[in-house]
Amino acid sequence: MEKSIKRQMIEALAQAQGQFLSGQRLADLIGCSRTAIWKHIEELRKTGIKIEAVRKKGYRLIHLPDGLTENEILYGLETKVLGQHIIHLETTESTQLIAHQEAAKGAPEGTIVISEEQTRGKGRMAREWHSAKGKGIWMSLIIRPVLPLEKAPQFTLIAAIAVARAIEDVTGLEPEIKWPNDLLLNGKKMTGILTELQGEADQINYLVIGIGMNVNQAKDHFPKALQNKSTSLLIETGKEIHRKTLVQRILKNFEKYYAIYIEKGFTPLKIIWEDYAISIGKTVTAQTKGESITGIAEGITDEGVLMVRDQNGKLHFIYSADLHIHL
Ligand code: BT5
Repeated sequence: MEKSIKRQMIEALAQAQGQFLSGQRLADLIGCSRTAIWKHIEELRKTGIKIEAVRKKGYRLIHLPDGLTENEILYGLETKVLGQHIIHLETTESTQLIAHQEAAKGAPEGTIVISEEQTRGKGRMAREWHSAKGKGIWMSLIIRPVLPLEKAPQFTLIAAIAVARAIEDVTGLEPEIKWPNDLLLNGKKMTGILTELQGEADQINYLVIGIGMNVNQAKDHFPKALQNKSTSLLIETGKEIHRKTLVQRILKNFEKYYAIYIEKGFTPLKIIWEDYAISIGKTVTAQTKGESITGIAEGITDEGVLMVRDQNGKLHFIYSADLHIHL
């Protein structure tokens, strides 16, 4: 995708590392007029980016804020496809809804919808996802893998390892993954993933992968009912973490794992996933729509399906469930 003028300008100014770049130099680099440069500088300033302008010297980047707007995420994003098209919203019901609308209109692979706030964030099975304003990452990613429908749940596991690695990279904390879609720190949920699909016949048309990550909430930002079972990176580290850096890392990791998946299938990713998994080898109760199965979680198949052996020795293959781990 061709880079926008604004993005090229931020990159050029950032590369100058605090040195001035003349309007003419910027215009030459980008291939537009000096008037256009001036106009775009004004627009960038309105988004909170601080640029100093000095006559006869030119422009100099002073400060890039840690927001989640398109330009902020794009600057420093090390991906080829994922996140190269960004829809940033101040508030919305659910980024999943917007992502479905955009995907249906033909949004390119890798498009993300990200909102400062969700008023009706969705969990699985119509549950609610609490999305405090400005405190977390509430994001939906559109991808269009050419695959049969039954492969869709694997993408929840791929997203989980991409997020887990991002948390490790940025904070040094090692999250645990609770099959299929929860990431925990100290036994409390800090990220939830929701994979939804649109398909035809036996083929995936597109996937919308929702990632909800608690980043800078203090305990009292959560509703009472969640306070003892959820956590955030701020609670765990005592530090505010830049959401932008996490988003960039998640996208980079996801792109890497997605490429591995397309080339080699799920098996190499399963090994990474197992490293983070807490349920394996433990006694679990899997609550599916129809029944409740208790037994030892033996692992996941090469397709990402959970295997639970009950006390009669029968092996159950669980495609989707809520998992309770017995301690
Ligand atoms: C999930 O569902 O964990 C999937 C959450 C996906 C959220 C993202 S945010 C971006 C995108 N847009 C959306 O509208 N959704 C996606 P599930 O496994 O069903 O867990 C839901 C349960 O987690 C709730 O019933 C609560 O008990 C709990 N919960 C809700 N909000 C939470 C939060 N912020 N942190 C931790 N736990 C929460």
